[in-house]
Amino acid sequence: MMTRYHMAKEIYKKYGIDTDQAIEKLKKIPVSLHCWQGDDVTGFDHDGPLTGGIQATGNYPGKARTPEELMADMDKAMRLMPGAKKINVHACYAVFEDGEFADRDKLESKHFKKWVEFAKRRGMGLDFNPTFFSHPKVKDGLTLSSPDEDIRNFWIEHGKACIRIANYFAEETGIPCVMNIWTGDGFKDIPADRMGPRIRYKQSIDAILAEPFDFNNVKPCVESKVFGIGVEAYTCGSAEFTLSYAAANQDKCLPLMDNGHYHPTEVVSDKIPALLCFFPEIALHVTRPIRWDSDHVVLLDDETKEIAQEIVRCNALERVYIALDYFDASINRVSAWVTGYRSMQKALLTALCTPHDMLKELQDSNQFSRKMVLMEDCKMLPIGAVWEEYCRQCGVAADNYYDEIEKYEREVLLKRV
Ligand code: RNT
Ligand code: ZN
Repeated sequence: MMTRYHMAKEIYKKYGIDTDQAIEKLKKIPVSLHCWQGDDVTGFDHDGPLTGGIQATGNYPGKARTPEELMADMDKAMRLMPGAKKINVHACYAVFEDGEFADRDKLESKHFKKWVEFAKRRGMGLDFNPTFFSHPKVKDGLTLSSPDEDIRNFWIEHGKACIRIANYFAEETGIPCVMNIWTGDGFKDIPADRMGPRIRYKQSIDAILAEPFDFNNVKPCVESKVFGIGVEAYTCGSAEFTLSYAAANQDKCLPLMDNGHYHPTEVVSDKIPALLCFFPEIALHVTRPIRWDSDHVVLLDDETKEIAQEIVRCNALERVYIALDYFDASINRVSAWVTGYRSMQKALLTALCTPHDMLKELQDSNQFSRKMVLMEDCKMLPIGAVWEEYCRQCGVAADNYYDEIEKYEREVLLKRV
């Protein structure tokens, strides 16, 4: 009997697409799963609120309060995700044992041993982020760009400590570690000096990246942002600043684009091929902004699909580091992880099952009407059947996974009071 998948496979064949090959490729594309979706970007090294221009809204019950709970929730989520993963850890998720504590400038590899064990046991790599927010040493909203030298030095030391930890992650897992620098540095109102803070920011990043590391192992990135809550008028790490920084330091730094960090009509999908003309490698934070950088759960929407299309079209699966970055505290947090991850994978699968060569040929021969028709036809191809087969091969349900999560919510999450 012909299964739904076999029928779909025949249809795709007409477009020159081998769906078996697409499935095999997708299995190997790692998407980095952000630990901070599990506890609303809180972490384990402080009691204060989330600050730094970002905000998680909602108070859905059951959030993880300890490393054990967070890792258990991640595990639950990952069992519902087909495909390859990396774990993305923030420095504020250091795991201190036996009442010990280290401030951000004094963090060491041993504080992340639990994460290394967690990742290694699951055969996954780790990515890392210094945490330049939610801390008393954020002075007047500034860290690496502060006019106060002591403040700057504290955060530089934090950055250097994070390079060493990122290196430890790479050495332990054997997989390169993407280490992303993002700060909320900026001003609420019109600055009197825009360049001064940026010069200091630049010098501070220089100082962090002066810490020795092997660029094959550690991939430092600089993430831009157009504005944040309380920093509406100006950010130090604007798009032009970070892109120029990365371009001028290609031997030790990558640009990172978060699709919530641009003006609302700008799209990261268009920026990917632009950057790939100049950078050997780039990094992404995939999120879903609604009207602002709201960090809603990633869905299979047009821009997510287009981001995946560009990565595949540019033949850049090996050159683009894909990470998720959202935090929704208003819904089941485990479900949020799963839905966002699966959306990214569905987008990648759709892109892998698109006849790019045919479409490019139509563009290059100026056959734009035919190109339009083919692009629209592609939208009706039976991708759902390919997704089902992919999930089946990965041993994961293709749909309706919420029953599992609801059970976990009842048995585990709601007992956290
Ligand atoms: C904030 C940035 C940044 C953070 C994480 C937690 O707007 O997107 O990447 O979301 O570092
Ligand atoms: Zn981000």
